[in-house]
Amino acid sequence: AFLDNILQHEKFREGKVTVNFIKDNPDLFIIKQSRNRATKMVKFLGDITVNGNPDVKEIDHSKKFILPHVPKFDEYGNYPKGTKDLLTEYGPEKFSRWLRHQNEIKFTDTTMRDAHQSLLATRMRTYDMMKVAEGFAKNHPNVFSMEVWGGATFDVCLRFLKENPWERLQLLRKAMPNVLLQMLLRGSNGVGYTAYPDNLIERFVTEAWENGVDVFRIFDSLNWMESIEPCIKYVRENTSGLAEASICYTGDILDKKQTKYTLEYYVNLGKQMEDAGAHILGIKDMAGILKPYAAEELIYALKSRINIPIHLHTHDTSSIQSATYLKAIEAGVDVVDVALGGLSGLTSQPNFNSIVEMMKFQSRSADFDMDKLNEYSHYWESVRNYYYPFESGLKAGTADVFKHEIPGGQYSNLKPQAESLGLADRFNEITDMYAQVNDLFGDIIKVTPSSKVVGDMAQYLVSNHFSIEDVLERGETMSFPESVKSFFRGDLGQPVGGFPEKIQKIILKDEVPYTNRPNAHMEPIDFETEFAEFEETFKEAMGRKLDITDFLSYKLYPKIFTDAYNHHKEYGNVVKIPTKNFFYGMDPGEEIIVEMDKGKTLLIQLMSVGKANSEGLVDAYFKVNGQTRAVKIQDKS
Ligand code: 3PY
Ligand code: ZN
Repeated sequence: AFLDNILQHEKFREGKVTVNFIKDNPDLFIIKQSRNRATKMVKFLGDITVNGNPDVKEIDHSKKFILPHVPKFDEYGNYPKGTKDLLTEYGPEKFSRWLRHQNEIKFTDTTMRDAHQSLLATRMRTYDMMKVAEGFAKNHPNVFSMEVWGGATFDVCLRFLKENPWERLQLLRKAMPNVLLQMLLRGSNGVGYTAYPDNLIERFVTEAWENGVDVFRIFDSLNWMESIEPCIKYVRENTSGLAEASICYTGDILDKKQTKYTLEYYVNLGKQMEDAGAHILGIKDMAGILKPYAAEELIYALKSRINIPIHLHTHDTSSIQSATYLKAIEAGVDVVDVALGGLSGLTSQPNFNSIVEMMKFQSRSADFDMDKLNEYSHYWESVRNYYYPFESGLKAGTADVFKHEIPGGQYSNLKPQAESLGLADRFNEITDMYAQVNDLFGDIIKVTPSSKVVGDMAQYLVSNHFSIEDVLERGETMSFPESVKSFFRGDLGQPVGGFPEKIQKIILKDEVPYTNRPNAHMEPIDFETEFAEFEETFKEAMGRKLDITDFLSYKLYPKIFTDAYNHHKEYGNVVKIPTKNFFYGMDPGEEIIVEMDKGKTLLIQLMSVGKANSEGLVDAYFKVNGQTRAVKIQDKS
């Protein structure tokens, strides 16, 4: 950029260059691109200050933030050897055998994915993760994996945080090169809510690996092997990563009345996953209803019949799930999912720090520096304050979850959703209806996206004052939510035991459902042609060349990608903006430091914000590295 400045300098072009040219023309040092970036950034900060962040519905002006303390680590030291190094050395098959023969209990840290997805509506920003990523990988290299990607994070990154999810992955990979990075993949639904063409999912897996994912936790929202199997194949054939096929757990295997989701059912499914080539078997207890004694039986049975390591995931909605982990660990589970204290509990995962303590002085104990681990919990506890608008308001564990079986991530979302529909005072009616809808649908597995179908139906019925009897008696006259119709059509695949025919007829009316893979109905993507069109449409690149990862984002979420792209064009990359200012703007006089690139910082001060003129324009004055910048902001109020 500096050279550019010289070449484009007026005096240079006029041939008036003397020996003192650089010394005499300090403006050469003002690099145009960063000027642009800085201007866009103050425009963004000004806009948020004047109009607020559209994602923050209500600001609590009395809220005081505590500056999060970043635990110390050796910035110049090497990364200690971790699981990623081991995977590189062994390859996936040998790594899987190695894991199975470990006595020490292993931990996946979900703080940067499921924990905030389930507590803070997935809003955690890359900024807060990057502050501690390198330190965590250096201080705790014996963590099994870091779950950092996939699930709802992809969508929320683009839709609300205006971040590029691929950039998040790349940054985390760079900061944590020694430990395994893990993602959650919804089988044929990828990181979306419906099926996509197979070759799109295949390319997505390849690019996820290329950009940093090592462990692919693959599930299907109906436990349908036909959706899981192709993904196992993509991971095995296109990457050197680990395919962790996952059983979604529902019901209660200890309940003698249970005829569908029995121990035998789970063991058979686990066996099919092993036979399909999974390196690890995941048990995904998305609602947190795998009770301690059931976990003991399930893990014993799986350990005796299956030869790959077992990885257990749960949510602590009921608040008894650490007992489940204890029983599972005693029964031989290999890895459990936990979240750092400050972001653990309730709809999130059990507490990492406390589970490590629980195992101390036991034969399967894991070696963590507790003081250091606790410092990270404190860090997240302070960071969490910035995200208060996204807290679900849940205060205590609930045994209702064993009845309604709502997944952790959905449960914390359902309350704000109910509020936005004006149903805040009927929340318990909704959760109750959720259970009834599940029965009506034939007792299905409920996890994204099938859980959304049940949730949509429950909200539809409650808000219209309909009962299940009403549906059965006069369902032909009702117009059901689109997601419900799509589910009964077969768009999410086939549920265990098939669809109940009567209700399927009521929902679909004259439409004919199908039973093969939804992806079979989709045209494969012609990458060459479509990518060229994509490049043409979005050619005003965002300070870099658009690549295949952008194209994948676009194909998964066309409208949301386009919005994020336009946001980027107007405001630049907002990923480096401190979280407080991203959500709440700046106070007059406030000074912040934004690290644009390593060692290149902007010192931004908000000097003053004026009043809107007759056209609704507000003048905001900033100082950027000592130089005054004025921006005009449209007051949208
Ligand atoms: C997701 O699909 O995002 C989930 O976390 C399901 O539990
Ligand atoms: Zn989960």
